[in-house]
Amino acid sequence: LALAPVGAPPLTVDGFVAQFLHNLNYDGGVTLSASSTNDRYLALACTVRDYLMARWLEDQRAQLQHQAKSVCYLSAEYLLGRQLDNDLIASGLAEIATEALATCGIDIAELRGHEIEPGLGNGGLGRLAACFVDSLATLGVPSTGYGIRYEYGIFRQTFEDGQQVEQPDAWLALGSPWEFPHPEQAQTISFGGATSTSDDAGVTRTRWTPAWTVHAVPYNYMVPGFQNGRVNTLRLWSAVATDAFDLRIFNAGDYEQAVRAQTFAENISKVLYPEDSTPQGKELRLQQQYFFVAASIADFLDRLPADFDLARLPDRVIFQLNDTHPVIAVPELMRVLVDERGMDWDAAWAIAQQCFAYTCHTLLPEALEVWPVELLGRLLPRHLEIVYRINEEFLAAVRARYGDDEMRIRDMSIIAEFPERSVRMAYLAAVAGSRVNGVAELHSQLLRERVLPAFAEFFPQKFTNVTNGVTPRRFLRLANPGLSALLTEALGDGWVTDLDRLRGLEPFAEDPSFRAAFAEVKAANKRRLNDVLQARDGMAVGDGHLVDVMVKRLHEYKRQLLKVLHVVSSYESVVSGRIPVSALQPRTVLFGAKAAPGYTMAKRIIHLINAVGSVVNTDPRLDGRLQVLFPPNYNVTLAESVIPAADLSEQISLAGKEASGTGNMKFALNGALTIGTDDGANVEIRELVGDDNFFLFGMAEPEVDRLDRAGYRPSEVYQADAELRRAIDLIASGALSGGDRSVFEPIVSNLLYEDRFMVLADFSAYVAAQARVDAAYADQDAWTRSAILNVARCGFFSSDRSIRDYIDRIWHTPPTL
Ligand code: 26Q
Repeated sequence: LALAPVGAPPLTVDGFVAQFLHNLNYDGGVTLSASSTNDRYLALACTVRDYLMARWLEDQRAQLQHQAKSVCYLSAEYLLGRQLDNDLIASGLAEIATEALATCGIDIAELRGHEIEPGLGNGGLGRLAACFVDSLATLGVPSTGYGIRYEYGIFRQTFEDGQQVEQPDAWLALGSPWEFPHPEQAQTISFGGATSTSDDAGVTRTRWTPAWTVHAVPYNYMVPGFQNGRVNTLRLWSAVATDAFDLRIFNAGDYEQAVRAQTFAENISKVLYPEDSTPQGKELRLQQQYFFVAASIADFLDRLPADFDLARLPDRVIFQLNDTHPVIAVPELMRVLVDERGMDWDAAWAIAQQCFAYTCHTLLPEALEVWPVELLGRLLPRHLEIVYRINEEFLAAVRARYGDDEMRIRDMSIIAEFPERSVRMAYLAAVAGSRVNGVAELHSQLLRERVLPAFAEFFPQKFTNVTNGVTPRRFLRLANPGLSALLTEALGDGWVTDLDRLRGLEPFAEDPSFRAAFAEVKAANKRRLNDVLQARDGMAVGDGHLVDVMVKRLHEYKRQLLKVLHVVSSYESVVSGRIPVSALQPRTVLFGAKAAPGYTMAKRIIHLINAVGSVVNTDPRLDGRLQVLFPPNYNVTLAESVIPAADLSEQISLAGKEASGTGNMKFALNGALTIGTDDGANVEIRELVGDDNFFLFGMAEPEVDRLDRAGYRPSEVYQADAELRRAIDLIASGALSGGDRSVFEPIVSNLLYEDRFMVLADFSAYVAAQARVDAAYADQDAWTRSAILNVARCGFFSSDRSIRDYIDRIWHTPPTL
């Protein structure tokens, strides 16, 4: 912080020490000598907070006073990662704090490692939301992130006999110094019951009489911008039983039942659903969605002046819908405007249409959310009526344009009739939103052509692209201090908030001494990764190994199996004597992946990766030249150690299936080269870094489409490719499963007879590309040059640029820094 604001502790080592000891003694209730690591961690966190507090209070006051148009980012997930490191860097306190704690005889690194990260998200979508709130604060955009304070975030993954076992993520167990509950600002959220109508001077009014309510208690989290004196707010809702709820039952005299009812209400924010595709239509999930969205809209409206004219709402707010999860916000806003504020339907609809915008994050049809009408009508009867009316009027407009084309009407209806009558949330979002965006150029194109073609034709002006980005604060400055120092030495420190400046690095790629320094940073990052892996899992990447990394959720479309087949094939070709072990480029293949607990095939693939690892890692014939590491519980914290150490980034989804990817950007920015398909944001990465600095392989989307239409028969590919046959046969033989052929049989038969994501079709191209990788890696200096050019040319992938694109194309909310 450039200036210590009024009320903040003095910006000196002594000032920091005094505040730290004060917090330890007066909040923690312990002396320094008696304090535990947890006590010290909490006191340190509170001290950092104290420095940010005056700014935060000031920004909250200013946002209320100025009433500028602001962004309400509605997301069911925020995969935040550790807060302490981030806030130390954002506040500019890292050095003072380190020195201050040393004065107290404390190693700050131990305290930084003590934090349990808030894992309130599944993967890419949740992490994107976390990057976006960071960029919104750094750019000074008036905004609030709204979401759910899950008591349990994404499960902690362990392996037993190579198979995934899920443990609850008790992230709040040791106390959470970063949150500020405001029970006095709780909202009451209603569910169930029935609607009735009455006549109000010739106007029909609808009344919803709900059956039960819960309280939504907001918890505020600081979101500091990077050293700009700006602190925004993330507001997460927690469910608490209402008195009214218990009282009815208390009065009936059933104490036990009343306490159970309380538990029922509080279940709403209990746990994050660990599925990140193929939604299951679970009632509790819909309760979560409505719970946080209704609370957020009410909260926003409460902050408007009492005399505010709601006709001007679009001048004040844009609700950005992070996928379909918050789309129930559309009928909720209509309900508030029409039923509660007495607005007429048409006026309300005109307003609502300007207040929402929708981001789609998928291409898989089975990932598009639908809610059975039966369920929606039972839980939110008024909202179902509103959805029906929106649909009726929309279909009338479709008819007006195209006539009674019943095929088209069925295609475009927000209500699907088969296999059961249900509400298509993506369609509702496309009809209601002022904009619909995909998350990479290719994705936005496929969204228009394949996912929502009828809507793109009907509303061509709505469709746009905003390519994803990642925050350079966490994923470069914090995760890669070595590279950061090198960049700052070469370019000055402006790159942290202006990532396009990385372009200035291009000439340094030709400087041998810079290349040497860059290579040394990579080597140091591998040593640092080894310290982390050694301490957490007793693992290490091999000395002098190419570090080949595939970290992401486990999904068939992402094709972890393709990577496994490559490993098995390399292994097989050595042990069968077809190639000498000395011909192998030494490699460590590092996987990180969680599978949704109910996704059987994904869990089997995890089992297979671990089985391949146990065989490959212990076979003396490999001479330690091929290793497979699969540290359990990949999360943001581990990512921060893994990504800076990587040489090779695996982005090998079937073309046309990965909406964008964001890990791909993090790796490229940290100087890994990508082996990847023409998919998602890989396309844009390759365009920027150039073909010479990217290992492209496999079918492009139009070829995938053609093969699909022509009829894909994986067993024919298997028959025609000897190398592929040997790899699959080895898995099928039971050699990786102690002779038991049944363990991986479902994987083998799926590959041979179904292979929905065309692993076999791309296998030979993948192996050939990996041979190019080996050849390139043999020339270390040329590799380093390519790595530097990847860093220099990927400034585009800053989430600051994404946010600027959202402002220009969708939000129209100028920064108020
Ligand atoms: C929905 C309903 C019920 C239960 C769960 C869900 C659910 C939860 C999470 C559905 C999807 C998700 C997450 C999706 C996701 O992470 N998508 C990824 O988003 C990234 C950011 O845009 C992209 O980079 C990735 O390509 C995309 O897969």
